Amino acid sequence: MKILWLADPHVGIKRYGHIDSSGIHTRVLDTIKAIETVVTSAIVWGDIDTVVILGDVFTYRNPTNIERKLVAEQIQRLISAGIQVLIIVGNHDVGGLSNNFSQYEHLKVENLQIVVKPEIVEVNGVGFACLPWLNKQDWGCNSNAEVEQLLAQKAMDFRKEKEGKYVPFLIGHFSIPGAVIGSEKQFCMGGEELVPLSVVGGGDFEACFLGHIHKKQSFKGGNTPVMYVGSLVKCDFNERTDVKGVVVSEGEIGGKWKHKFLEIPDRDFVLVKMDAQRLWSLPSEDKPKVMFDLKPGSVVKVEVTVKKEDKALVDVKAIRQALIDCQAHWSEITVNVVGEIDRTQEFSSSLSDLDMLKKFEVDVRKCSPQVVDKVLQEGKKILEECNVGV
Ligand SMILES: [Mn+2]
Repeated sequence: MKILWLADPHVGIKRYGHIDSSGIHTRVLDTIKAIETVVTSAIVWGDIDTVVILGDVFTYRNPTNIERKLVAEQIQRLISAGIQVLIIVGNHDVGGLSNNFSQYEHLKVENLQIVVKPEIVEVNGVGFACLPWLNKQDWGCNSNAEVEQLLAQKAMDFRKEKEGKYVPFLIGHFSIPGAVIGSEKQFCMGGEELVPLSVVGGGDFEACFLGHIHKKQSFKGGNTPVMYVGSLVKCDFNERTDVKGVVVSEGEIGGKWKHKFLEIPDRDFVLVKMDAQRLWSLPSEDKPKVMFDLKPGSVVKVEVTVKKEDKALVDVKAIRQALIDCQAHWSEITVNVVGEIDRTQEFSSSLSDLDMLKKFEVDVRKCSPQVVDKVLQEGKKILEECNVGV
């Protein structure tokens, strides 16, 4: 028996790409392509019994119709192939009077289960103790601490409830202390609940699989392996070195389970740091051609560091052209100037025109008092002529 675990696809994130000719953002298409790869693999292998999605299928609470359609197509492919699908909702899927899967719940699609509350569900003879994201308001909680308590209590209740049943897995969508926060922190719409590792790993479960944290990572809770599968694609530039993928668990009812991570390719995300002094502090005829060694379709950030006096030599146009030449999918160029102090704060609008002029002559131009006096006299005259008033 094989179970495939998939987490945080976040369909709908529109960053690091563009709207293509079909009107869909390229990163949304990338995410769908990644889901399609997973689904195709699951079907081709022919031995996956259940696919479990650990929340945050969509990134917004009201996905567009096209996003819903693209996801539904992939769920349908699994169902048609006889694979059972279990989805627990994440913080991005719920809120308000419904969730992003309400229509499925009401249509009661065969072989598809949507879990919106803590409960044990059975799929193909295997029990899953589910702890989906609990919205404070919906559960009458006034604080994160109350949600934590509620989740911990539910996890404890599962231990009793599963007696006499085969429930090897605890699954959920929340943070645990010590988890290395990926970009989810900035995606989070509410506060963070922290369910202690002793709670998720403390029961006699075979394994605990979690969604919510985008960085793939494992913990040991007593004898129970606790795993964040990690987001399916890179949602944030900080995840550029993360390997993305899914986990496949293999085992028999009542037996031991083995878990294996499988990489699902995503675009390269690359940070290029350039020392512009080396490249451009040269006579123009000797300037080297800007070249990058990038895989076509990469998402690239170029950080140029340059000395103040060389700033004008940085050829941003040439960098942009080089990025086009290597078919960067999306790029951003930042020029950092070493030793340049931003003095605009000192010249705030609370200073009068003459005070500002005085500050400039004294602090910036470092003029002698005589020169400052003269400049101020002339300045005053000009301001009066302009009717500005001093
Ligand atoms: Mn989440």
